[in-house]
Amino acid sequence: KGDPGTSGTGVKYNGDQVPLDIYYDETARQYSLVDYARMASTSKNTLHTWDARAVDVDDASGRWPAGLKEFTSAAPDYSGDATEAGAVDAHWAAGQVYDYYKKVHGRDSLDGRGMAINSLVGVTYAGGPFVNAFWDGQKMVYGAGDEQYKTLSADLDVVGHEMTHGVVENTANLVYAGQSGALNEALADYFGNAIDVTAGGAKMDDPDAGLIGEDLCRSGKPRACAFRDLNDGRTTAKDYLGVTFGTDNGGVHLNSTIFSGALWDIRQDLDPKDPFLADRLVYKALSTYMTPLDGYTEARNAVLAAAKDMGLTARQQNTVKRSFNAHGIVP
Ligand code: ASN
Ligand code: ZN
Repeated sequence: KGDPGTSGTGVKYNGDQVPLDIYYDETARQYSLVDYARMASTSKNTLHTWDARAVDVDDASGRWPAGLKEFTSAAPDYSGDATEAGAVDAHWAAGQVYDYYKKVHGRDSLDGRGMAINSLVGVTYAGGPFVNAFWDGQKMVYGAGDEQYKTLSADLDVVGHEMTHGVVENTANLVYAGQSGALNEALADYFGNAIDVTAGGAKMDDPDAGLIGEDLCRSGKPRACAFRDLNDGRTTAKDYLGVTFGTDNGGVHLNSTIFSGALWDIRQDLDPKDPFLADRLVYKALSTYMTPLDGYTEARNAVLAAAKDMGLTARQQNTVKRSFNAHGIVP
């Protein structure tokens, strides 16, 4: 462990206890949610989880709110307020997402160069509930939730989704509008769910593994209250909703499952024994072949180019083609 980092624990919103990498301030005699361990051997940057319960979303988006502090604790065990606000979940999950990109893709943080990772938790909307989360170009911002939804960092697929926006911005940089925006969303959902299966206890063969945000439901049925379902049956490009920019940036969330559905099928079918093969394929397509204004067809071509590059067998390349065809994404 890199000095001055130390080890602690935290209770997640779902009650599970997890190890946390934290920091001990000898002068203040308290711990805080700063992870010195993960990037110790590379950039020496750190992962921080900030108490933003007094912050409204407008003041968190695209700027750094005044007076923020990392979540502190007198003991190295985080629970209570830190659990309620989603601080434990955000800090733990940011570490899991960092580890996934490092171990599976050899990528050091969101920019690939060890950038610091900052998560703001407990954010409100006009003083009331904020039921969303986003990447603002620099950091992750998580709403406090409401009576229907838990604090937004409490599902690893949501954290994986938001952090993947940071990866996309630093690779293909898909423009967040229309079809390229739907691809940006599809990649965020794909990796969000892949990370949830890798480190969050979701099971690949469970149809609910295709849901985004299902762990946030306080009482609603997962399928009804999840934000999206990669197996939602909006299977083909003829389900594409042509909407103006004023609606969801031209349907970036409305049209994402057409592509993410194909990617999720690929993850299920390409090599059931090694789902990381599909992850490496999609990552290679994203980081080497996709470009900012790509649509579905270009993105299909990017995945197939990556498949050739990686030396996938003819049979495997056919699996990829079949998945795209089934979703109406054709050359
Ligand atoms: N949760 C949403 C997302 O990351 C927020 C947004 O619309 N950007 O896609
Ligand atoms: Zn998104």
